[in-house]
Amino acid sequence: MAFQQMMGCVRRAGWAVVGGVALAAPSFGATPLDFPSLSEINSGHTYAWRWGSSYLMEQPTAGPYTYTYGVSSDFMSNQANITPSVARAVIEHSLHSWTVASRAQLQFERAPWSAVMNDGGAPPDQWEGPSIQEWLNGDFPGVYPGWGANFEFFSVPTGFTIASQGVHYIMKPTSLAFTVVNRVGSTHITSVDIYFNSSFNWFDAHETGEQSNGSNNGGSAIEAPMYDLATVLLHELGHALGLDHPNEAQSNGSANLSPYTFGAGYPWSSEVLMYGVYQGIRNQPTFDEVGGVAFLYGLPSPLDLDNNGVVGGADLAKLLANWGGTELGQQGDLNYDAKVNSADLNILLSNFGAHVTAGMVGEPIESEDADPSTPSETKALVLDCYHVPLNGAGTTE
Ligand SMILES: [Ca+2]
Ligand SMILES: [Ca+2]
Ligand SMILES: [Ca+2]
Ligand SMILES: [Zn+2]
Repeated sequence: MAFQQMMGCVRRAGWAVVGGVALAAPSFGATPLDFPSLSEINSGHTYAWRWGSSYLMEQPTAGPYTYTYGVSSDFMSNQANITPSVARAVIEHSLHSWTVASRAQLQFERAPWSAVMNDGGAPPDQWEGPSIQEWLNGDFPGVYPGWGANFEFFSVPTGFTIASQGVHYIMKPTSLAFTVVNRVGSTHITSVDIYFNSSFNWFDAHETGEQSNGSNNGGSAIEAPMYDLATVLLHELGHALGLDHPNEAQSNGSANLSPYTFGAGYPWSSEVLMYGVYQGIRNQPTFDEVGGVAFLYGLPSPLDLDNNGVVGGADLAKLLANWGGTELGQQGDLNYDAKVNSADLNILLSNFGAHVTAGMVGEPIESEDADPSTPSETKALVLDCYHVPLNGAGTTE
């Protein structure tokens, strides 16, 4: 399955011209990782970090959840336009953006161990973390072979290859990054390694004052385009949390879910963070992903401000109480643009009376699902993603 996934990415490698598709959509949709069918989605078979996924998620229903992260010691050390220390700060800032987008339910803390690539069945000799025996004896359930932190970050050149759980990966010249998502059964993410292509020129748009324009990469020369590290980080973290590319959902037999009602059948847009081709600088997840994460992690719909499962008068009252607010993602900022205004009101009114039910993050691993301690049941999923156009130019007019 994972191998097929990878091959599909090969066929998509030159996909920059997608930006010409008409996008006059009334609403966008989030897509669960690995493109489950609608019936799979409805039966709870979507990948997310769940109880048992992480040794730090011992309480099945009580958020907030805390994940560990690690950064390789040579992360972005070959770059001309960003220093390793700035790159680390960008990682921390990007993680925080997802904390905000999850309404503080997903939090991150530095792991006490160095980052390690999950490239085989055993931890490396020099690793300072728990031994393989400790890892497998129950102290660290469900994370095989997740040596190291839950989320780890590496920078590797074009041509880099790695084999993880029988799947071979390669950093292609058109890939800005890929994410290896180790999974158990059909529901549990257990560890994630995120690889950036160090053969590209990276920079920090926030530090250099570049503005989000949704259209280009900072105006660099064609011969040496630069890519915003935070933008790609935010996108890869979307994969790491259980989201996929909405523009590929239909062709893969999956569905786009409304970020507001979680209903299926919504169109995709190149304007959202999880669109599969780099479109320019993004400062934070878009409302599409905010709703998608709410669905996956059992959070209330952004529309359901009183968390009673239906969009009604109490939600309207809460929105109006925050009218004019400018805090990103506050109650009433339904479309996640740091404004509570008529756009949000229109969304609420057009969904008035809708029933909204989020996912089931609190469900324990069920017996029919794979035993997380059984290595043979664990599969990795590669997301060879966030392509760049072959000529390195911006993809939109
Ligand atoms: Ca790792
Ligand atoms: Ca409500
Ligand atoms: Ca708004
Ligand atoms: Zn992607």
